Amino acid sequence: MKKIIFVMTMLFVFISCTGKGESNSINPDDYNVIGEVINGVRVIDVEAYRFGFEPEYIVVNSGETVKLNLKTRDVPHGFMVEKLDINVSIDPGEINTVDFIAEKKGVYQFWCSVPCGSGHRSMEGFLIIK
Ligand SMILES: [Cu+2]
Repeated sequence: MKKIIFVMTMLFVFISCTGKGESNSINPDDYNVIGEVINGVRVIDVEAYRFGFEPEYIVVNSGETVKLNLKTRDVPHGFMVEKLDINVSIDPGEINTVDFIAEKKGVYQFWCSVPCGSGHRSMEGFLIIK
């Protein structure tokens, strides 16, 4: 019995510690797909700034090929979707692109991977694959 309680407690601690943000409370049905489809590729412009991303919710359909055009409004930032193995830098004066296939439905948190100041840790958003 003690063992079960221990396991349950550890499970609870583990669940409450995994991930930051509120991805569990996001219902993909509440969001519309954004960007435009050009030659079969969904193209979405994303702008990073101190301290956030515009748009904060990147919404695509599952099965689509997606291209993100990443820009920064100010200092160098990064764009990281850990669960999809995406991590690119966003450099001033450049457009850095990310290409991927939105394979699995879900809500994937992304965040800035380049320390950029006091609000860096709150620089996040969600990639929603419907
Ligand atoms: Cu940043």
